Amino acid sequence: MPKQSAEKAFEQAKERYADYGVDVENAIRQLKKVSLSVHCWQTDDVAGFENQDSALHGGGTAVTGNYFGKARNLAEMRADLEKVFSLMPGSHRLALHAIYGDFGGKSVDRDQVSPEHFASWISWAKKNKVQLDSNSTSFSHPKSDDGFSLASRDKKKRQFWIEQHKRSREIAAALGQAQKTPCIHNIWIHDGDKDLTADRYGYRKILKDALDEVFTVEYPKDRMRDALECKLFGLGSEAYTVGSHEFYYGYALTRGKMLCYDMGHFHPTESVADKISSAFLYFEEMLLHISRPVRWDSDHVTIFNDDVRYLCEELVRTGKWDKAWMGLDFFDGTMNRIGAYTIGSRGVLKGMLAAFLEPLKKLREYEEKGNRFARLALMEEFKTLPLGAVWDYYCESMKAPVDRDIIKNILAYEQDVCRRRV
Ligand code: RNT
Ligand code: ZN
Repeated sequence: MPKQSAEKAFEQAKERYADYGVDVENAIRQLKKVSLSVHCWQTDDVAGFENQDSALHGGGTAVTGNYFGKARNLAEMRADLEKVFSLMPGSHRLALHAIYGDFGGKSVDRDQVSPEHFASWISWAKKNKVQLDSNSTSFSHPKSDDGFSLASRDKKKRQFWIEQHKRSREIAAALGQAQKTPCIHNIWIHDGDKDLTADRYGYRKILKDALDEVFTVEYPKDRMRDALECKLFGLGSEAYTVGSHEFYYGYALTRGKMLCYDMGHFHPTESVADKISSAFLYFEEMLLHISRPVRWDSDHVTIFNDDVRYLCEELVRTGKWDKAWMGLDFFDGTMNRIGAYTIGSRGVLKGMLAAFLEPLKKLREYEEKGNRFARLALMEEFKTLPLGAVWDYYCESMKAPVDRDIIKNILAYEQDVCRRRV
């Protein structure tokens, strides 16, 4: 669309929203502040750079697909991420995992990783004006392929994983010190059992004590903050997951930690959007893993669907959206991976834009009066308002491509860069 007609469409959209008392310019100002934490692990199908047999195995996570062009080393991963960030309007973050250190081709085990392995990430982040987050990694490792890490009954193994988590937090503190915002450190472990478990309490007690040991080292809140990610079940832990929602809710609440809500980690009919308003009563902040479960925790590419819409609406409706650290978490090896990021990240930004444009005052007036019909009708009416015109304008003003240029843009990168990776 020529620039002039795009601006005309935007002006018309502004008027339409203004009819409902919605200030589009204000919504755009808010959207500019939304900073998504892009997960690095879609670039390489969660393989990492540990110089071991790095195929993802076990651990409740699985990547399907073998689309060509995945990142095989740090340089390729960084090139891909730079491309991804250039396609996202706004300024955003990057979430690393302990397996993505700059190990210089050496094998460095998980209990040996340290801040020096992340020094080149710090320089990269500075250069690219990206803030970093991080995660400990306990999956895909011979010492946890029996299904247990921090909750292992084997003291030696447990100590190994405690050490990994301590080091991973130390790395997070170093990343946080080098940047303007804290590094959010997330812990997800796959610990659990495939079948009926006779001592559920016992493993949970072990995990509680192990975490307490991990957290004996305290870091200033402006450097790093901890989040804990629960899960209902995983591959190989269908009957029992040690780190359940109740487990971490209690743990985080009593220890001043954050919860990480992954959209794929609950029963399919449970909605993370609904949980936010409860959690914000008790927790100041939270981490989100915005994903798209299809029938189970399949980690499909996030799209602008109802789940994302409701999540974003709830974030805005609670008035606490800026207290949620918004991370992405999906991995799909069946399609162009840069394309996957672009769909996912822009889908969430659209969700936030739609939420900022919601006529909340009017909806709440109807609600207070008990007019359920009018409340629902207005929600429906809003779905077909010209959100796309506002989104296009936002992308253009932020020097990011508009949606209709995305396919061409990604296919050109695929041709020039991904195709050469053979
Ligand atoms: C797994 C969790 C976890 C991982 C990443 C790689 O079910 O969602 O967040 O996806 O840490
Ligand atoms: Zn997750």
